[in-house]
Amino acid sequence: MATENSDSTAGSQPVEPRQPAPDQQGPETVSPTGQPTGAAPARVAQSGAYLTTAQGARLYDTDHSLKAGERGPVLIQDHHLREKITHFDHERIPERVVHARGAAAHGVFQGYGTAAEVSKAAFLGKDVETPVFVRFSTVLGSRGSADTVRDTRGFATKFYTEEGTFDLVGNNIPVFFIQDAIKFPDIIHAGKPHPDREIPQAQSAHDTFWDFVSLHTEATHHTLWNMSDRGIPRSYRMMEGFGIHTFRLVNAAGDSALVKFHWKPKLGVHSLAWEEAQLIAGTDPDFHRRDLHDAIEAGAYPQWELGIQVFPDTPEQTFEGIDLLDPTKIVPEELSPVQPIGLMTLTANTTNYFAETEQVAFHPGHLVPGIDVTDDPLLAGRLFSYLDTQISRLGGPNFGQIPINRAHAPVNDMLRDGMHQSAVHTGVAPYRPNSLDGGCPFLAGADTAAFVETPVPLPETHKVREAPASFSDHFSQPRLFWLSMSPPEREHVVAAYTFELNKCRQRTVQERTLEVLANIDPGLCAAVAEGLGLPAPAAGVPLAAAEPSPALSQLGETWPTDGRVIGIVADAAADLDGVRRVRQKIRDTGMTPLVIAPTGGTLGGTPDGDSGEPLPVERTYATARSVEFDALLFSGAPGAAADALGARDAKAGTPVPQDPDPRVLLLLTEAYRHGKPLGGWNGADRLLAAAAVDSSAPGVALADDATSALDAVLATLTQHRAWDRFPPAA
Ligand code: HDE
Repeated sequence: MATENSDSTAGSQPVEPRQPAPDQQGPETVSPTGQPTGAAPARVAQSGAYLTTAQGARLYDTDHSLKAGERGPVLIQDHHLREKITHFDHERIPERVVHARGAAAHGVFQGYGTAAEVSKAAFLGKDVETPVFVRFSTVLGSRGSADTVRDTRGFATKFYTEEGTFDLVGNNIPVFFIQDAIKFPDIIHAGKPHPDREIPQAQSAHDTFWDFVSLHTEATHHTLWNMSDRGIPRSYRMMEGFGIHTFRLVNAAGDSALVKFHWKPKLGVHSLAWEEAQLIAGTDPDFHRRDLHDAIEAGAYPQWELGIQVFPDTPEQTFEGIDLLDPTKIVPEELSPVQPIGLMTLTANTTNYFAETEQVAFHPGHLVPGIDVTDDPLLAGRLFSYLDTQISRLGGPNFGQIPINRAHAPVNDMLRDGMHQSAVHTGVAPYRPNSLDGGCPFLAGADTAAFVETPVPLPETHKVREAPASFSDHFSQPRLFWLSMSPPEREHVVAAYTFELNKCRQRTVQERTLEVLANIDPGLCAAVAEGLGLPAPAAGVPLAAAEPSPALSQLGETWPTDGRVIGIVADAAADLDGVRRVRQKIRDTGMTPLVIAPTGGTLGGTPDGDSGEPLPVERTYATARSVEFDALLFSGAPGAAADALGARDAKAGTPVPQDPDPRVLLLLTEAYRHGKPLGGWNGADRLLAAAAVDSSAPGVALADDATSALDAVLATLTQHRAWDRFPPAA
């Protein structure tokens, strides 16, 4: 019989984290609004009551070095000092060369059983539940950079299946900049900060990026997606995910099919407005990380449906003329619908960022029986790269033993020794064939769930450094995407190109990019050229006759509003009962209400005024910024220093209307500019007038009472924004 590693650290079993002693539990977990969530208290330490050295000796002092007298020299024999400082000196590991900044969560994947016709993978079976760990990321920025920069987002999922670990290492954009892995260092060197001064951080808005993508026009499609609203997601919870490459699935009968993987978020695909994204990068660089964490903590578990587009596995590997091995091409959903095969729910935050989010190691070659790769040349390079990178990042070849990377399937390998080996392997014969360990371990076959590569026939060929002719079509699909977007989405694209190119100092780079844009669409090119103050060139290639794909637009549907954040602006003169009502209703519908008031503390509940329950103030005028909220409600027109002056005036019986507080005006005007739903009652018309906001504009509601104002806001929020507020693109 095959022997399993007896040591649990060898990967045979998932290991429960050590439980803290009762006196080391953290305070009760609370939601962003300060409500107890009922979740287990946060762990504040590893285990045990006493502080010890790494060798377990109890310590009586960790605040003073051992010295020869109070004012004397520090003694080298102080082991605790040396151990503490030495360990600290080595706390950092190299950040990922790309996707350095990320946030992650645990969850579960439940198969629908609908993939059985195309794949024998056990975890896709009906109602099979598989633990997952998902890491979202930006690509270009360093580990400490801001979340809301314009960039592609990583969407990497580790399925701990009973047949071994499957990693689906995808992005939120369905195509890639390059068609061959050998160009990866080129695109990344171009996108990363300039090597002389290491600026700008986490940005594509600089000369080297645009220099490269304007010369290397296979990047045109991905770049257009980056310049679209997809480059600035509202939340990780509201992003699609794509496997990008075509994969090969194999069913129980051995028949193969080609597929593309899609993650579809239950909350819909939504984005920030560019100005919003920029403001957030300053006011809350952790915006996406916080959003994911808070939603899970509040029980608003994000969900995605996993789906596949299925194509016949023909020798040409094309579908409707689209080359399936070209990672710069999509297959429109109208030509091949996405068929749902399972549901993923993220249910738990990480316990330790370093141990889990930082140390997790994904690899597109982590496959299970029923899922195989194709000859996409980009994928081929990735199959080499991801193992290689972990060796320097995680310090050696044994990173698979790190708890977050351990398979949940039994592991019985013959890999031995090496840096950071933590397994105590038994037996004397880690080789095959052997007789000394009874011939163990034995080999499995396809009938005993072995991973067997699909025996794909290869054409007779010769060695070349060339790409197929179809790979040289760089413009028809960008045009398809452009034509599929709605007017406000196109306007955002024009603004994004204009912004980024105006950040470039080299005129030649701007001019060359305009030539690329002319090949996508003359209108796009002319609008960007105007913003740059340059002439618009004519197209250099015939414009493709692309059929728009409505599935590529983010507009036109309504979506659940779960987990959205609604700010309620109020002061002592507000209709506090109305505020209480809408606050409760917002909570009851799975969203987060945040009361914004002139000062911290509470509103109302005073003997001489409002006698209801005191309302906790979650944000003050000084700490609130419009970008934190998906929608805003205004109870009245809060005046400058309204609390102090308003109360005094009210007592004197001579209420004097104040000019609205400039910070409230800023909240309102920014939210208006960003197309956010706005609702007001109780005299909020004065505020709108002071802000020169048209009360009849789309998504603005002045109502008689709080509940009607909220209802109107929610109706717009189901479409994410009041899109009609954005002028159409030229
Ligand atoms: Fe990656 N990529 N990549 N990539 N990639 C990495 O692996 C690489 C590509 C993607 O949250 C690195 O562990 C090459 C496409 C994600 O830990 C590295 C090429 C797609 C993540 C690497 C690509 C991705 C990475 C850096 C061109 C979408 C983050 C650290 C052939 C399908 C995973 C690491 C996480 C990370 C190499 C192209 C997605 C260096 C050579 C295409 C989501 O191995």
